[in-house]
Amino acid sequence: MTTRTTTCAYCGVGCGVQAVFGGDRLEIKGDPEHPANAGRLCSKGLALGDTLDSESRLKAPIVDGSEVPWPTAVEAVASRLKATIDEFGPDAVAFYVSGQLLTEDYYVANKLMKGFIGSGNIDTNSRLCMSSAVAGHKRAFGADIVPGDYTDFDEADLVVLTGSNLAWCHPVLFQRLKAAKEKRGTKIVVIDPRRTETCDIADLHIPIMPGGDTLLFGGLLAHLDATGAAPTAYSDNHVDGYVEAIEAAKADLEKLTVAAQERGIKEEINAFFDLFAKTEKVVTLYSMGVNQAKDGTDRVNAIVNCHLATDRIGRPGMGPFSMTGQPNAMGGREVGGLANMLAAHMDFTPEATDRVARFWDAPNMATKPGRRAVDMFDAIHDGRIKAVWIMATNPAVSMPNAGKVRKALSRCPTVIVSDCVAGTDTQKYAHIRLPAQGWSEKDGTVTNSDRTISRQRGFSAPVGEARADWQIMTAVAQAMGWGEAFPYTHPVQIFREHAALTAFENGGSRPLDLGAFADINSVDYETLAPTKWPFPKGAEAPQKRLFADGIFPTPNRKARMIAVRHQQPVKKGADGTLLLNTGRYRDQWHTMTRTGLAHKLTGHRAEPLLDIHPRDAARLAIADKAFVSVRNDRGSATVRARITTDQAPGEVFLPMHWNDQCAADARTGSLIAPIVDPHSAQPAFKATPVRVQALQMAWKGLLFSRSALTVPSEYWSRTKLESCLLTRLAGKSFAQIAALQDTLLEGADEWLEMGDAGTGSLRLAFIRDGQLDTLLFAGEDLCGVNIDWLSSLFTGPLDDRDRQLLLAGRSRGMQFDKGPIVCSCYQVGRKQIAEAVKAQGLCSVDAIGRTTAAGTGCGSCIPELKALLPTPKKEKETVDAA
Ligand SMILES: Nc1nc2c(c(=O)[nH]1)N[C@H]1C(S)=C(S)[C@@H](COP(=O)(O)OP(=O)(O)OC[C@H]3O[C@@H](n4cnc5c(=O)[nH]c(N)nc54)[C@H](O)[C@@H]3O)O[C@H]1N2
Ligand SMILES: Nc1nc2c(c(=O)[nH]1)N[C@H]1C(S)=C(S)[C@@H](COP(=O)(O)OP(=O)(O)OC[C@H]3O[C@@H](n4cnc5c(=O)[nH]c(N)nc54)[C@H](O)[C@@H]3O)O[C@H]1N2
Ligand code: SF4
Ligand SMILES: [Mo]
Repeated sequence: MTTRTTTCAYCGVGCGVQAVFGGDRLEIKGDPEHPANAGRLCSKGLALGDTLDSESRLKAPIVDGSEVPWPTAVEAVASRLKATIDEFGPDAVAFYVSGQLLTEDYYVANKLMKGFIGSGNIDTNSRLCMSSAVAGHKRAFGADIVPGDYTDFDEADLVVLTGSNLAWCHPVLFQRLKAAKEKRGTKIVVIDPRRTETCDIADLHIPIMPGGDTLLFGGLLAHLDATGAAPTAYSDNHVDGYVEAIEAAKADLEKLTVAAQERGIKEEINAFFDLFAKTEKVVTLYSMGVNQAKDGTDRVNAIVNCHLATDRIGRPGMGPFSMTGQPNAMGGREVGGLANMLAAHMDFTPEATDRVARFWDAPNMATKPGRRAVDMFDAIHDGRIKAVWIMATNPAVSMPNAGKVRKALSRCPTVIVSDCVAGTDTQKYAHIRLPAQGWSEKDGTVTNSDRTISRQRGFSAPVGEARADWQIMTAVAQAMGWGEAFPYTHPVQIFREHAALTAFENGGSRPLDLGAFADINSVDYETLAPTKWPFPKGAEAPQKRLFADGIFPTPNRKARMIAVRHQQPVKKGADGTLLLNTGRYRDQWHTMTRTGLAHKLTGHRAEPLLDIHPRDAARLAIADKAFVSVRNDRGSATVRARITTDQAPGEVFLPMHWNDQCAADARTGSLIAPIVDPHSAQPAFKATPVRVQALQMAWKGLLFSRSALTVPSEYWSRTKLESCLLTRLAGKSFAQIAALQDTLLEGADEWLEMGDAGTGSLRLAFIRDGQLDTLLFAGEDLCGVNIDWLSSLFTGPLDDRDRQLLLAGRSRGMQFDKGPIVCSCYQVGRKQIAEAVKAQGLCSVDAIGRTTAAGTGCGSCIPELKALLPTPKKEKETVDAA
């Protein structure tokens, strides 16, 4: 067996991974040496090996519907881009890239667009993710810098988590924080309009009013000032704008009092203010609940203000901490992948533009920022951009107003998509599809949330014709006539050049300095251990913590507190609408193109659910698990409801994950208004008015099949099981069952049948060559159908006993229906755990672990296990399998 050390493909925690392989075997383990995770992985990381099936991959370049060899594809891309530039100028071309590219890929994309094509039109999905944090950092510190380090979570006495569901979105950091709490009693405050699994370790949860963050942190600032918690010496010497920021905060105090009263959170707010004021070592971690808002940048500065005012920055155990989402969100920001940044943390100033042009020897240097994501797709829609190259992102699902994005792509004369997976929603609009290497094949670097650069190392041969993204772009740049500037044959050459640019004419003026790597050789690159920046040439070691000396990269070396005022949030409840909040589930990643392939990850939340408060559900006559339509003028979704007091009245929540391959109508992005923050242009994904209505379905169904089948019903959602696909269905008319029966019967040579489509109750099994091929259960009530047993029948030939029991949906044997999966690592289901708790009188998470193994893997499910114990803190609603 061989071991290769690499980095997880998913979140910004940036966990080190060991891939141990040999023959057909592949084992994925946490890297005990990596500073981010010290050997831990979450459910998604542990299932990385299950997402590598070659069936789902895009294997060859496809131009205008035909597979072609690489040289033809490269020529097609180069000539179409060139023709567009020649006719309409460089600004008619755009790249839309991603925080899931490696730094080396990103560097080549940025150089090609900004230095050679000659436009600023390269933007990234980080615009949807981190751009408010970037804008906030630049306003406060003069550069886009996360000053702290993960060790601060081990050393803090108070950790404030705002707009973050850390338990589900950054599970390994959550586990680390939990361990710190157990060890030293760290106090934890969670600020989130809904109650999430993250609240499980919270001493205090403030169910803030949506959009109330500037108000809350403004109130905190005023409190810190009034109670003398702000040391004047620090703010006098190191901070500008103190007085103005305090004045702005005080001006909003009355509003905070009123809003807190209305929301019923006055006491919680007071307790939070006291705790912050009296604790020196405070880390405030923030994520999408802060960034994805029409005032996201102001929210970031409202948080940073409180740390600057009180000297709680630049020292161990304290500081504002922007948690990044994607594995290389930081690397992308470093190379300049945002349209408003130039390169290596430099802006489009005349001086920097000239510097970068000389460094690149660029013939067509862009001199002004390009279009930012929402604006970019608007320009595609209006025909101002005529060619777009989309890499490692799925905007037809993930952009706000995704319906308009689809229309824009369908009108665009040249759409090029590079992806590792075939058949994504975005690829439907592509004229040219390019097969990119996936996680296990690629080599390069990524930067995580705490500025640690880690190597991603490939350990398997590329599937089909797949190439690394940097290779694809290098070939295109060469075909466009810029071969001299794009001579790359190995990622180390690109990394060296990127490092050299960060150090070029730097002289200490830009903290992003990787000068120590400007001459790195291939062997050192190959063995590079996780390393932080800054790491200038000649430095003995990288700098772990920034701003320790109170010196900031602004012209006068002082940080800036920003006077921010609360903005009126989107009114909730106006004209009977509910406010839609969107976000993530524990075991799915974004648009599910990869996590959707791992059967271990589909059991936790098999379907997209609309979380809704019991009061709203009662008013709208919606029962738990009932089907609902969520709509507004832009789009719609048809999902099932989950009634829960985790959600505040008037507010609902939908996951962002389901795409058109996985569900009939559940793309949340189609509902989101394209409202953006004025500074960062980041869209507001967390507050969109929608109407919710109960839907009456005549029948429900379960369809087990070997391949994805087209189904005629209003509702369907598809998940992968170990040996087949399971499509959950519901429809308004029995005629749909009959139609389905007809399609299925075509070409079938042997089948078993029970019931009658006309009465709305039908069970059908198709058998091919002695093996179960397709199985349909349609009816009003499917409770008791044993999904685990039925799916196990797809693994081998059917025996007589199986045939007899098949249509009853239950085995007579010992097989046990696990229920929805709670522990993904060991595939333990809710029913299994509940049974064990009841039968054996288990009363702790440890006892559940000893008996069922649940919770003993990555630990991500521990909050859910607690809720299954005899005296749960809170009643949890369950969603059954059918
Ligand atoms: N499992 C999983 N993990 C992921 C990802 C994934 O797809 N799946 N994606 C990764 C990426 S790219 C990202 S960006 C991160 C995102 O990580 P998070 O930001 O933690 O995740 P979200 O679920 O988008 O939103 C966080 C919380 O913000 C809350 N919120 C909504 N409105 C407000 C508000 O007005 N104020 C406050 N204070 N809170 C509010 C929401 O209720 C939600 O619980 O996760 C990363 N990790
Ligand atoms: N409603 C709602 N929408 C949101 C959000 C939200 O909270 N709510 N959050 C937003 C945020 S924070 C983010 S980050 C975005 C994420 O949104 P997307 O970036 O659209 O999501 P992914 O599914 O990660 O898309 C990545 C694509 O790249 C492919 N891919 C993976 N690795 C590689 C590679 O190495 N090379 C290439 N060429 N392709 C690769 C994958 O197969 C997939 O198709 O969604 C945003 N949209
Ligand atoms: S926390 Fe999970 S998803 Fe994030 S990097 Fe670590 S293993 Fe990967
Ligand atoms: Mo993100």
